[in-house]
Amino acid sequence: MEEKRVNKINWFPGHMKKALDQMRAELNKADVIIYVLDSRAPKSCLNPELQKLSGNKPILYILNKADLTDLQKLDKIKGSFKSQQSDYLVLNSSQSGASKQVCEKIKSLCAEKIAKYQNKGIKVTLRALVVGVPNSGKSTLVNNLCKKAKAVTGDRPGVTKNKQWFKISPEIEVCDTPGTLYPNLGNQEIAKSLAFIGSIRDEVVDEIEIAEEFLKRMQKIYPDKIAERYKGSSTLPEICKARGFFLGGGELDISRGAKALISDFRSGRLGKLLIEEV
Ligand SMILES: Nc1nc2c(ncn2[C@@H]2O[C@H](COP(=O)(O)OP(=O)(O)OP(=O)(O)O)[C@@H](O)[C@H]2O)c(=O)[nH]1
Ligand SMILES: [Mg+2]
Repeated sequence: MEEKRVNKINWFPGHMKKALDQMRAELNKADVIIYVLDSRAPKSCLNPELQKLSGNKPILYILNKADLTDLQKLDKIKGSFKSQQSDYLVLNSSQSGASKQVCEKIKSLCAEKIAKYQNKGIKVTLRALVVGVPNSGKSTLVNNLCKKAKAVTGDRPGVTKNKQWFKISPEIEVCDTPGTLYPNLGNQEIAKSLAFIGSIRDEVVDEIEIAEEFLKRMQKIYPDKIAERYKGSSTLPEICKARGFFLGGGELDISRGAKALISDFRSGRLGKLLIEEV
């Protein structure tokens, strides 16, 4: 059985090593990387292993799940994703119609290659590798770009098991890949953020501990939100009382309260939040 822990989240199962290895091979074929980040914790979604792998390839950062984040806070940090080699788009991938803006950004990031081929009179094919932590919305974005539900998506990490290429326009192909985590989640604040947004399988972290950690984080960065939602509560037992979560004999159902709290955050019922410190 996998050990449940949040104090030290260090979850790097074998299939994720395989995924990173596969990605190395696929990266050689790619002209550009589409890096899908969850806008509720964009910096925590940046995998140092992937940064290393990407070499000098241009990167298009997709600040995804924009419908669930605090856009004012995102505005303060989104500029850091733009450089000579990279650009970004703030997106809700579950809403159709992303293709045009994504294709335009890809073409502008690959302008050099396009010019080179045009000069030789050869028709260019641009290949984009879609990467990111589990559950960030890679397959949802790929389907959006294909304008058809071709890739399997799901409300949990680890849905995509193998890479898959799709043609999204006459000159652009994209490759959906399985989500990857870091081999070593050294920074526990980052690990916790990834657990909050559902990038780490709930089965390997203790739901009560993660909910307690979430409350601590909220206390720091959105001190009023929990009390607003749960009738003045600030702790898990208080939340259980406010929601009426009891076991037989009047004992509080803390486990149910913990699950409800995290689920309220993930579904946006706590509001639009960016849960990293910026
Ligand atoms: N609200 C909202 N939900 C989204 C968005 N993009 C994806 N989702 C949801 O997020 C969940 C995960 O989406 P997937 O596309 O399966 O994520 P993935 O990155 O491919 O996940 P893995 O294959 O497990 O790595 C699904 O429930 C999607 O419907 C978005 O922009 N906004
Ligand atoms: Mg997927």
